[in-house]
Amino acid sequence: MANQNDPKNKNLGKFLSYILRHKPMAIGLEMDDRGWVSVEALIQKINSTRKHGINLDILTAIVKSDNKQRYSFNADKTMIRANQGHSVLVDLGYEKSIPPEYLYHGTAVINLDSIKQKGLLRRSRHHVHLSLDKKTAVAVGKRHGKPVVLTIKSGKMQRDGIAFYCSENNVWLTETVAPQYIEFPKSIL
Ligand code: HQG
Repeated sequence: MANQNDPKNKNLGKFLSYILRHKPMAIGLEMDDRGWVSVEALIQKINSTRKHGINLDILTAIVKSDNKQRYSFNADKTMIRANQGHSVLVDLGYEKSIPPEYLYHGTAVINLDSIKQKGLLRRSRHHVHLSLDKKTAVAVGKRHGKPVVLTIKSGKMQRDGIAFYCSENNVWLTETVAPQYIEFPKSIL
């Protein structure tokens, strides 16, 4: 059974992220305004552009074993999309949700001064990404350098009228986080 620990599939997973979040046209794939692409077309385009082939079984295994559950099929498995993290303009149809009182954001120490001034900005993505627990936030922060975890007063933000969304894979999303809603750690990890 294919899984994402197989290096071939790990690379394929990364490639899938790139295609489904950032650049479907890199392999000539059409994406609808809700972020869905045709499974049949995806398999065919991957097979015509990449060395390691793919079929529905392999794709299903990658979707199932993805460590962050980044992708979803539609009900009849004819379409696939990424659950969050897009830079291409899509409307994933998220409903507003009430977040827990606190959420966490992992970033690099080097970003702290700027975040203190400007708050958290979504950069190239649609939203600022927030985690439910500190451990996940540390892992996210490590991708950018020496990690630091910020505590976000999400409950207060929501009560102040700021919208929150929760992706299918439990990443909390909001447009931006102003400095007054961020608790900075006294000592850095
Ligand atoms: C930082 C991964 C300076 C922000 C993860 C982050 C996540 C600022 C970086 C998902 C700033 C953006 C997203 C400001 C924000 N000044 N730096 N004012 N505002 N930043 O990759 O949150 O594996 O776009 O702190 O698990 O790191 O791809 O966002 O360091 O869920 O599925 O600017 O990506 O998921 O970086 O990660 P990113 P992120 P996947």
